[in-house]
Amino acid sequence: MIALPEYFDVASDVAAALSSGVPVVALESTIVSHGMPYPENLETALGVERIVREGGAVPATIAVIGGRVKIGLTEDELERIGRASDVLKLSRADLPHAIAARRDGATTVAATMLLADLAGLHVFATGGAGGVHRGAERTFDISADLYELARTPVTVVCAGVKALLDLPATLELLETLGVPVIVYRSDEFPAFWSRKSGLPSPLRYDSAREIAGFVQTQRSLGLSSGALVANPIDPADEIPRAEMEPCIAAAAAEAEEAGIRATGVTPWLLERIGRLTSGRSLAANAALVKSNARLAAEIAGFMSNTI
Ligand code: PSU
Ligand code: MN
Repeated sequence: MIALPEYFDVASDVAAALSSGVPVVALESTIVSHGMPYPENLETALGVERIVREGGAVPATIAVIGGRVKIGLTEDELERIGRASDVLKLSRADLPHAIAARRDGATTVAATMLLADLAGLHVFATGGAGGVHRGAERTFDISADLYELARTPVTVVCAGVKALLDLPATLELLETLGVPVIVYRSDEFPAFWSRKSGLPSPLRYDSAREIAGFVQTQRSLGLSSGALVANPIDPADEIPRAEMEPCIAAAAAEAEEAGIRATGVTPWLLERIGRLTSGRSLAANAALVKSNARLAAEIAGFMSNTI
């Protein structure tokens, strides 16, 4: 492994997997601290780690604890991130502060990708990446996740981007930034809680092996960008788009009214949509992350010998 700064702690099972070629799947922690309420967040995070192990890979949940970058968390550390209310939400811009000021911080897709890449991990599973917010033509609120996907060679397995975003604009920007978007086994780009968005899949692949082959080709071309793999939520767990849209629109209008801005927007909307759907969106979110973890473990299995 490459030499890491002294404030990195790589969990022993992750280090052992990396040195022996066992696949590793990176997992983020903002979904735990800011994306779901306690205790569902902790239950989901532990369930996701279990699924990665069942898939033959080692999970590495990434966070900053007391200023130390953790590649792989203990159950106590996961609980600490899941319960505390003063955990920072860390994107690329926020990481040095959390480390220098010895804070606890949960990593978003952007920060998790960056740290995963430094630690030598290539595959990462989450719920939904960030993207272009509705109204971004006025607010300029575009997630740093998209720019990280353009510059960091990590494959992000998600259920698309969160449906509270402007999906057509997000796909346009990903294309502009040179980020490949692969949809797993569907001709339609998924909408997080729903299988359909009305938008065609930029690329469609039907197996984890082919996705691993795609990534290998991307590397062999010298491309340093990542890839977004969108795995539509299972039909049994989805909430159809027609049911979600009114809740999303109501939550977005309330957020505007309440003056919610910047890094607070996504957590606020997720929480509000959870209440408007009486918890159904939360259950769907937990189910889709698990499904993404399963696919990520499979892709990592095919990639570990090739990258
Ligand atoms: N996936 C989920 N729930 C979440 C997130 C992803 O199912 O809460 C988090 C990720 O950490 C992602 C962040 O990077 O939401 C996006 O935040 P923003 O829009 O502020 O960039
Ligand atoms: Mn934002």
